[in-house]
Amino acid sequence: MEKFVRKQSCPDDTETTTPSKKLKPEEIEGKEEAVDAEEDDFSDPIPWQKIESEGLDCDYALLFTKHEADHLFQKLEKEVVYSTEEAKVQVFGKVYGIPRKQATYGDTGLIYTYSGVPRLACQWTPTLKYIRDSVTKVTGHTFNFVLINYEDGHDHIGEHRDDERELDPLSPIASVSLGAVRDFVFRHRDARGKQSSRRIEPVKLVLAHGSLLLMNSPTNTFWYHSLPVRKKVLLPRINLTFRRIMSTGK
Ligand SMILES: O=C(O)CCC(=O)C(=O)O
Repeated sequence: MEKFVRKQSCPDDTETTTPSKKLKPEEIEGKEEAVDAEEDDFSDPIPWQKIESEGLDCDYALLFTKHEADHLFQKLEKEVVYSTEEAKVQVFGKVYGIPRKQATYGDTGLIYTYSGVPRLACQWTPTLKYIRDSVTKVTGHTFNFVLINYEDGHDHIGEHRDDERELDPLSPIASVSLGAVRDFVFRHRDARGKQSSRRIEPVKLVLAHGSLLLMNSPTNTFWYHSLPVRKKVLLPRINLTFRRIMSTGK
């Protein structure tokens, strides 16, 4: 099978020591600017919303205030280097261009192969680490990889499942959204298309600026998700899906 390797040009090694304490967004440049914030990780729990259906288990919350989310968006605009060439995916052996900018960051040497495209992780940037650690603090889950999609309203992501073999099946996928608010749709695998064997209502969400959507096991086994086109949405959006990869893909 023909392979398309995404060769992403990574920025210089900007990795710094992971902050061990909660920092304000303006303090994420480096640990030397950190202030002591004597906060208990769970002293101010965020209000989770449970989203469930047959085989679907998600949690949704506003992780960042508007002010924090605005700031993080601006930091990512400066730090993240996106693929410059059009990315390609293979669906049932046919090759398609991906209509959006993408980037992959994570622990050294990690490769994540999806839709037939192996992607090497660039080193975590300070802001990506900060967001990753913020997610870990409120969920208790750790992540070693993030896929970043940069989209406007003309961009979409077709129905797919995040079910690649190198993903830890027991780890949730944590989706952080910054920027434009977008609709997000789940569709059960048995209720897709005209020939579908069952009638199961799709689950439609609206992902807000600063939000976190946790897709827990077994959601990605039974449900496809997509980001539909919304041509009236003119503002950009950055979506970060934090993942746990078990081993490098081959
Ligand atoms: O942009 C989004 O909200 C969805 C991203 C997504 O589907 C993915 O990374 O698998």
